[in-house]
Amino acid sequence: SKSNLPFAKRAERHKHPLVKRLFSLAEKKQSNVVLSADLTTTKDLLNFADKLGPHIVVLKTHIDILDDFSQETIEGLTRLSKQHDFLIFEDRKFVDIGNTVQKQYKGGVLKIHDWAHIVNCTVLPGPGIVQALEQTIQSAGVADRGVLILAEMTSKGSLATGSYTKASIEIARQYPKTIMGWVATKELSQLAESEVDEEDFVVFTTGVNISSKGDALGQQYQTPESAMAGGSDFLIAGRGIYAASDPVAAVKEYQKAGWDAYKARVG
Ligand code: BMP
Repeated sequence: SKSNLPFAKRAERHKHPLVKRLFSLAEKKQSNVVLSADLTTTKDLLNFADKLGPHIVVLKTHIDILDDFSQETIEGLTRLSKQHDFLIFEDRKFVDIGNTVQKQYKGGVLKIHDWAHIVNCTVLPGPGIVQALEQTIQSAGVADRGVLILAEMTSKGSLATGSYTKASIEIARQYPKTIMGWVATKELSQLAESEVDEEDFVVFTTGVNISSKGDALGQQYQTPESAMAGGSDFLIAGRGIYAASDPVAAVKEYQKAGWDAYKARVG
């Protein structure tokens, strides 16, 4: 299966320019770590992005949790993303009719499309949500934008299962120019019948933590090893890294665990 192929090979054969870049970046930095940078001030966010940037391939934001969001936040993130060569993923989880989602993606105070390489959405509203995001991306004429579908969730009692998850895969297959892959606890391609031989959707896995099993609000963790064994490609970790007593040592530990597991898988 595609998950046994090296990232370099997947970069070479992929048609999505941002997926190509992601795989090449991972090979270059020897990292498949996505930092979930859930900091609430611009200073902290930029500080962590600067210190941990060399060890990650993607920095995931929740831009609406910042107390002091301003143009400075975005300028800083963009500068650091170029300096340390990582992509920015705004974990916005769009869920609405297409017309509203386009306004949320392009406009408002956040202007997410201007600065986030990657965004995600749920398919709860049906395929029109992806069509709307695709239209915004295509009319802007930029090559380095992409979307992930939230196919599963890590929280206890999640309803993003079964037919919802299967529909996520089917809808992803309808929009290969825009959809890079999905956020899930494991590889899911086998859930829906494959239509394309060369299909290669990227699997991002949240809820990754080396030293904890979960939190008091229903979060459930797995280790880097179990995520990689399940077919994940990129490991998303937040508190496991930024809340560690030594975040730089922690990010290196996640980087090594993820990369060793990747190497073992591709042989
Ligand atoms: P942490 O590693 O600190 O638990 O953070 C997990 C991050 O991933 C949070 O930003 C959360 O919003 C996100 N996330 C998740 O935990 N589970 C999901 O199913 C989807 C998410 O986006």
